[in-house]
Amino acid sequence: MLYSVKMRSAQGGPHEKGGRHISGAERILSEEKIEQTIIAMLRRAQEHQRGTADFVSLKVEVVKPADIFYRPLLPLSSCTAGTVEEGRAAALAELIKAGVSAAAAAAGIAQITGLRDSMRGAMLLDAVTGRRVDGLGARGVRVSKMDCDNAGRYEAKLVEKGLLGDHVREALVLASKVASAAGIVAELCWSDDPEYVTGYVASPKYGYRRIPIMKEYGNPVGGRVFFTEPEADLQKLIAYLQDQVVLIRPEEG
Ligand code: PML
Repeated sequence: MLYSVKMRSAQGGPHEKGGRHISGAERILSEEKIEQTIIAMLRRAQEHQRGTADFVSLKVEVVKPADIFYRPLLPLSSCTAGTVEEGRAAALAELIKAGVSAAAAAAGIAQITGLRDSMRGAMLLDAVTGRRVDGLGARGVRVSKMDCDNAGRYEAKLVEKGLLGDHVREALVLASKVASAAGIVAELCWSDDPEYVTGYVASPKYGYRRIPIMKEYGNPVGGRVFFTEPEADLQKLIAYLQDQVVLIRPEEG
């Protein structure tokens, strides 16, 4: 039997009472790994670069095998950029190549740089007009219920490419789930960890394109934008991103 284990932490009280989001994490794993995972998640909430959490929520739920979708891992490759300006120019070019209009791509970058603090979830923008379409305000769409299907194989694959750490490990799984959703054109993301400046553009067409620098070191604001087809069924898309259990198969990446 598999279990979904979710953690979210905030400072100044729970998120729903105005607390500032500090960190979140999610795994889908077998019973014997639950305890060690919860301890690791608690440590992460307590030691996060964005500050010390005074609210931590942990949720453990059974996942029924019949509810699981299996989807392939996105192929990973890297762009070159030595400065924030070059990184954002690379992100613009990648988004346009993936099918986002130039105006919407610029709007996506402006949405993240315009945030006063990081959101827990992602913003959905129409890939043609660049208008925000999720209507979920400061909460955004929280992509949930995903993990890799074969952790050992996935980690070996990342190590082969010289990639270590939670940021890339979690982001590539999340981006693979997002790219598998009907109506997604591309995703833009960079981290809200002040010490982590790498970001990416991901798309069903071109995979996960890492961008070495998307913000200045020390900046605690990052975020995610999902660009959607104008005719996308947004209700279905949001339900898939938030509620559908998806395991990502590394052997198919
Ligand atoms: C996050 O911290 O939520 C975003 C992580 C982006 C990872 C980019 C990468 O290293 O590939």
